[in-house]
Amino acid sequence: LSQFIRNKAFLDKVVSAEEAASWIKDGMNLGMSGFTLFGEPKEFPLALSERGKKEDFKVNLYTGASLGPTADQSMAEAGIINLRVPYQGNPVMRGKINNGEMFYIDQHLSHVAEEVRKGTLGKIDYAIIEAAAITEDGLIIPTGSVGNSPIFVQEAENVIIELNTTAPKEYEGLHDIVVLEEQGKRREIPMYSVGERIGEVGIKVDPAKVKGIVLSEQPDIPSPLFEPNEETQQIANNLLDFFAGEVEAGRLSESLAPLQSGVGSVANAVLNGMKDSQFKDIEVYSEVLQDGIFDLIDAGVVKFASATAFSLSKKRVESLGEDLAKYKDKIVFRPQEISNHPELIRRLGVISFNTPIEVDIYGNVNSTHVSGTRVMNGIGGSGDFARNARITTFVTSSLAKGGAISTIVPFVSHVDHTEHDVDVIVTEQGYADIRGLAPIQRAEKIIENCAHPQYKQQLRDYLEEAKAKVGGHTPHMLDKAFSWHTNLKENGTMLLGEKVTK
Ligand code: 0RQ
Repeated sequence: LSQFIRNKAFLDKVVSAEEAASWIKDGMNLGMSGFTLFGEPKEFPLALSERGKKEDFKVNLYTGASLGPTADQSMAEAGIINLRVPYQGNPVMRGKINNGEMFYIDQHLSHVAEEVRKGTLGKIDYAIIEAAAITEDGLIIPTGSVGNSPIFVQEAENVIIELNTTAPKEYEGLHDIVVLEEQGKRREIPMYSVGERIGEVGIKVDPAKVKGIVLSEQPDIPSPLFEPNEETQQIANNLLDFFAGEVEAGRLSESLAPLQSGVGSVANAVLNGMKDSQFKDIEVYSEVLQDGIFDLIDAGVVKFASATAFSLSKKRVESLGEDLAKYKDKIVFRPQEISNHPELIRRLGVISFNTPIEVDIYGNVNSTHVSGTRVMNGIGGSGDFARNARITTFVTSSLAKGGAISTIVPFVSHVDHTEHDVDVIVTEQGYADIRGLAPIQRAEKIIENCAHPQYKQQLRDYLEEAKAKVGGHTPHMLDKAFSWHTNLKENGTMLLGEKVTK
């Protein structure tokens, strides 16, 4: 054990997960490590969920981003969560939120640390942090994500460390940890290039605050493997065409600008597509690194990647130790307050691409709510990047649910990113560069370049009727703006005048 806990002040703190779970009281606020299933504690939340099946209590759970089956899912199933902040992606938890069985605040990922620091989410009673080691200097070495762990540890009254003895030892040295001063006392963040390190390799903790160390042997949790298909490949090609146009126009070089990519199939396809493209020596300034990043480093396309977490498939989880050793000087993980910080995104001139649920003809984007009501995952970091990126793109298929849904609609049913934040929309049909265009010009371009042929005429009809009957700067018929969504609800399709019979 002393090879993992290298500071004597921590050695006598080892307790069982059940004992640590017994310290939690009804109404407490827990700050847990974890982001896109990486770096989350596993034994502690499982033990807490078991306790929750026998006792009546609820906690508020704050994290970096989405947790997996051992944390978000088990705690949701046990019914022990009152409030969840700031991002989730688990189907069981999603169901409970949408059925009104628990509260959820869908918050910009870069804002969480500020709110914790200001105390608007209440004090953090316990920080529960997965670690690969505790160093001689008493630094907690995180595992596959940093997320909000540093601010949770700093602000918490008590800390529980879940030491994962199966975590690759190569995690040590991957992280660059810095905690910002409170607002009003803060100077600029002294980072002027993607690869610059400005902090320490681990999270500083006062040993007196560490109430217990739980041991775990549970491996990192993989995400599904996203293989490109014909459609995602076409979306990727269209985005790459847009980039090529920017190079031709002299606005970007062949190393583009630091890239942020969302997670999922489209994002992975874009990264894959870059392997055979003209672009090289690219830097990545993102929040999540998926499988594709290792291949791009191998292919010499990406020269450095900064993020806050991994999201990897089973295959990559299995080879992670080797990969980390190999790519150690090419990857850095920072707190999400830094990876998603507006100041840095603006300074570095990041190009962002994220995936929406729907986009409207004027360029407003809904990333979170199906038909404006049922939350899917959350805004995640997409808002941090969309507002501040040098070029903000949203990439999606033009159809969902086998064509019953057009992802290009007259009016989004929930707004996450306003028309003022969006530069380029890309679908498998093409791309619409709406920079420098006024609302009606934008609408024409989005309809002609991005909408699926099945819905194109219906969109043209909406725009023409709105222009003729209502006019204005951004013509809308309020009685018809959501008719596509109501038609979907009533008839199972956004195609007006049609009905889907099951
Ligand atoms: O549902 O699984 O039941 O078939 O949404 O859609 O096409 O598989 O795409 O996995 O990339 O997810 C927006 C949810 C897209 C995600 C969203 C249905 C569709 C399917 C998933 P099924 P796909 P993806 C980085 C940045 C917000 C956060 C963000 C997301 C399911 O990308 O959560 O950008 N983004 N973070 O059928 C009804 C529509 C729909 C629809 C798709 N218009 N109406 N259902 N679906 N469009 C990450 C972090 O910040 C951590």
